[in-house]
Amino acid sequence: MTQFNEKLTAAKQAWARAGRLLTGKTDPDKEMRLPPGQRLVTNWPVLDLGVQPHVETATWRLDVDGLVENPVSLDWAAFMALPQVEDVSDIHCVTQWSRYDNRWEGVSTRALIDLVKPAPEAAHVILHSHDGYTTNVELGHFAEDDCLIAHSHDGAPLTREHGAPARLIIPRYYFWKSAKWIKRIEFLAVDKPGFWEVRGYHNIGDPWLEDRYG
Ligand SMILES: Nc1nc2c(c(=O)[nH]1)N[C@H]1C(S)=C(S)[C@@H](COP(=O)(O)O)O[C@H]1N2
Ligand SMILES: [Mo]
Repeated sequence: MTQFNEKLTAAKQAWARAGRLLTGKTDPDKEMRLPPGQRLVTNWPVLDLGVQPHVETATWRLDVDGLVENPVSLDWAAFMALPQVEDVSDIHCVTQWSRYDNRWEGVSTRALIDLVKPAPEAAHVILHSHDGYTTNVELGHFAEDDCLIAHSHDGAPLTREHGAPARLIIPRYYFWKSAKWIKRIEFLAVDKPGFWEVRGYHNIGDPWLEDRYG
């Protein structure tokens, strides 16, 4: 994969091993808007692997393939021609910050699923990004009605550091599942842990269960 910052990655792996930030509390019924151990911010921190790829819409493609009836390779115009949705959701990052009321615009994962028609045995999704990052999510979680491939945030196109031109938004799980600089969405029968999941992060990552580490 692309070069990533080994020091930064090793530090986060060590936090995972040490169980950093764990409070031991859960809130399975989501009684609180803020999940256990989280701290509310109003700025928007940037997290990456030390690389922020520059991806042009002119050459951008989104491949959606794997165990699907109708694999597609969308260029920017084809992606923007799909039905557009807006959704407001909260961000919960495993490094403890949460940010409320983010207004996302883009294409719902459900519209993408309708387009490619996953095979009955498809149960997992892997997201592949331009910086070499991958993350895995269960198909059922990927298909939730607040998930989208977003190109805009709070009325403005995504900036490069936040994943331009398009990124996933999977708001019910820690934000490491929301892949930036998306290039490929792959449907699989078996689970395949991604970049952080093989380095000690939880496989599912539900903030209200404090699924920080696996
Ligand atoms: N391609 C890619 N996507 C990624 C990451 C990354 O390093 N590369 N980091 C993840 C992590 S750990 C977090 S917390 C969020 C951060 O998104 P933000 O920088 O827009 O806040 O992106 C996630 N998606
Ligand atoms: Mo993160």
